[in-house]
Amino acid sequence: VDSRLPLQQQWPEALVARYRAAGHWRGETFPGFLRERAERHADDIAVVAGDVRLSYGQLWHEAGRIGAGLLALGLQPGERVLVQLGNSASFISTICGLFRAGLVPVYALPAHRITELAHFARKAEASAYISTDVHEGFDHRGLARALQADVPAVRHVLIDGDAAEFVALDSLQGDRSQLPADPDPQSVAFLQISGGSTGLSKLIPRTHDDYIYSFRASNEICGIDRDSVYLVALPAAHNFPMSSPGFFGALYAGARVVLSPGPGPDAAFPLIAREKVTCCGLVPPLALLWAQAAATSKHDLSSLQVLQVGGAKLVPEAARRVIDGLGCTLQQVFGMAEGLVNYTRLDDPQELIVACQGRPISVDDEVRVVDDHDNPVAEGEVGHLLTRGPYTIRGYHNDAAANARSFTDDGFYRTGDRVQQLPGGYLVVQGRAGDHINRAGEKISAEEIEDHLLAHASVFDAAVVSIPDDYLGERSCAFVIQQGEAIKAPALKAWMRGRGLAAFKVPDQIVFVDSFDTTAVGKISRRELRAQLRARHLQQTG
Ligand code: J2J
Repeated sequence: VDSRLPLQQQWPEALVARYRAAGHWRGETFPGFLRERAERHADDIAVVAGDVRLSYGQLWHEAGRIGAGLLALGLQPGERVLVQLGNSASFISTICGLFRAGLVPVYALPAHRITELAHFARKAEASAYISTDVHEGFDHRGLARALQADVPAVRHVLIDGDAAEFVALDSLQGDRSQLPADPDPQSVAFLQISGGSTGLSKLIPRTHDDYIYSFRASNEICGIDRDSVYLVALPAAHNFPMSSPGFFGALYAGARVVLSPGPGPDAAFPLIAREKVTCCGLVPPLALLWAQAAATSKHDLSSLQVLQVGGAKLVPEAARRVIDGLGCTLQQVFGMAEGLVNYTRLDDPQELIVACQGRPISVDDEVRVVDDHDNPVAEGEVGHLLTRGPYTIRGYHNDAAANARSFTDDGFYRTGDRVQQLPGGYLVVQGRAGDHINRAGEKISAEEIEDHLLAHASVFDAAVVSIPDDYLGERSCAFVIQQGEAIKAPALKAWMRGRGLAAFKVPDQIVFVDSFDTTAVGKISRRELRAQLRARHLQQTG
């Protein structure tokens, strides 16, 4: 099975030459660097999770066992494997095992349910699903059954823990000599999940060369070296804790990765004290919670040098509270799974750190700030952010419609974000053009949720909008016009959950209205309708 990018999504020759000459793309691969670290620092601890401590040597060995075992089941290099594991050591050893076998992981979040999994499996044409027995009270073996019934091409299910009728991850065994040679560095290493600003989430193909560059360069900017201890507090499958610099950056540096079972202070603070964590990435609401909890915490947090905050906007006042509460360096991170990542630099003046979302990683990140007609705005004006560069994709996997919408003819990605560019290339995020809700860093597509609501017989029409929220930053609000038999909000929410979608997508608030009360209904776009409803709601609620 071929895991090269389709021709039109490959970087043009001239750019390839430039990225290589600049030393961004070095021809490294995941199995290549993991092997090298295992040889060089065999006994150093790579991964800590619960009672498990894996050295670099053990991680490489585990990855070989899992990779060879998967090939022994009949999977072929290049096939896609849907992975849904929590923040456990087996998440990291499993994906490293997939890399060793030349299999291509597709990263689902633990919160995803059948609707999302079936969509990912179909889009990626996945042949296998790897999950856990029970995660936070939810039985993923039931999900596996539903997935196989829905998408029979998913031939294999592997379970971490009690596998029931499926194959236990622990039982995998195979002949390591059957593992393939290291892959082409420009082939697709894995498929990441997009925030999904319109409709369902899209799949993001990332290559070895481009992704490794992004976290190698991030290490330098974030001060990650062999002595660092990086805490994964957010779900590990998120692009932020995976690559900015994330656990991959830490593994690349030969540092230590500590996985926290949850992102709150109760779970994370004892780990910071015990493992002497130096760096961690959080979304804004959690950073504020940490800052508040630190004041009265009995745990020693003094090892923490850098707290990164990103995924959603951290306003200046909140940024100051984070700095005051935790007393370490704050780093703002504005990134996206499609590529471009911006960081404030550790030695930037504090006024700048609180006031902006950083500047791009690379001198070769090309940034354009444009108006609605793709013309550059005047310097310092707000506009749409377009970008192209050595680690930004040039197309989604298997999605021609999204690609036509989301990329310019000359290969720039339309981020959907509205930004202002400050001197020095620093960016201030000023909102977005697309209709998604950024709920504490989880992106929810208004369109996707409206579609679900419209499937209910009592819903005549629905419009989903984002409403400012003191804690989450934004929450989702669905305006619903009823028809037929009346339904109440809690029942409609429960029905949504019953459809098998991630809980964070169920509207936080449902407001029933008689009509959308706009004289131009039918003539205005969904986007304008959503904007009007949102404005009216904000006016009414003060
Ligand atoms: C405002 N909006 C932000 C920020 C992301 C590092 C960090 C985050 C992500 C991520 C990531 C923001 N202020 N500081 O992948 O590697 C919003 C923007 C952006 C979208 C991308 C990483 N940081 N955002 O959040 O793919 O709207 O990646 O386009 O989940 O989050 O979402 P996602």
